[in-house]
Amino acid sequence: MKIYLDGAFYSESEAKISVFDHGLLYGDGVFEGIRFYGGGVFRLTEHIERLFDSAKAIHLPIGMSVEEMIDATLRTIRENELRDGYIRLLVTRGVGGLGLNPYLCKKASVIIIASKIQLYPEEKYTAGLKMATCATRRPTPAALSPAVKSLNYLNNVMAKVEALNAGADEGLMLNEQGYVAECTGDNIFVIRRGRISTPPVSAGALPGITRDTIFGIAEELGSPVVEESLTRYEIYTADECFLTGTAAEVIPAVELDGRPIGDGKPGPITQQCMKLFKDSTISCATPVYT
Ligand code: PXG
Repeated sequence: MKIYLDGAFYSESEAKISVFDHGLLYGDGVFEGIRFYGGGVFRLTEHIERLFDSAKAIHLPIGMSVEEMIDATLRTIRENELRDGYIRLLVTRGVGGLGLNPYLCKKASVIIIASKIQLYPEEKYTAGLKMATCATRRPTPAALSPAVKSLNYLNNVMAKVEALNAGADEGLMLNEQGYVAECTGDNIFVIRRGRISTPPVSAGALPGITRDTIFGIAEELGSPVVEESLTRYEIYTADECFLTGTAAEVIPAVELDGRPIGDGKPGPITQQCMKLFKDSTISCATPVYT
């Protein structure tokens, strides 16, 4: 595997960063997870633009343009001769002192890894996931905007620990007010009497790119997604539920806190969204090889 690091490619064992990088010392940096299918990168510009927005929000100058970042991403896939896989792109604050001051970090570091990812076993896509509500809440925007995809995922990791310890596959995260925000690495949708809804970004959801793709799909199905406040009640009593994320794609969720959602099986609208999502991964792609 060849890894992009600040403009050059290194083998896995040679791709190294400093122990004084503030990405490591403080989780000070941002990232993206991007998929590519059949030699085309899915919604690449949107991912890179979200990365730049995250960086802007934490006052981190990347030192590259959006176009240069797109080019570096495509080069990394070509360098590894891949057609299908997953990109993990990180921008760290760079090397600085043993103090918080980010202005002492002279230059951001850019790391691009092109590999594979399987978040959930294949059978979960047909049987559906079990979810458990986490006591760990989504951080309030009064601390850090949940829209920033930062390198500090400790809150989500703690929520994932809770879900796994409860015997569930995924954790449902509420915001400070107790409304549903999202899951630990995925957005959530519920379907009730044909109405597809998802929490608004203001409830603590990441503005997911897969989420946005579902908005387009639902529009085509003639049943546009409604962004509305949801509590656990709406999930317990929904007909169907599914989760979305770059790594997870679209996956059914069939249980929350020991209660079956609907009849406890993936529903028809969920299955339709899964299929249409797969179709869209081909049509919304930036070609890697020309
Ligand atoms: N919410 C959160 C908190 C995320 O981290 C999503 C929603 C879905 O957004 P996209 O744009 O991908 O549809 C994410 C992104 C992992 C992993 O290993 C998960 C994400 C990114 C990278 C890795 O679980 N999810």
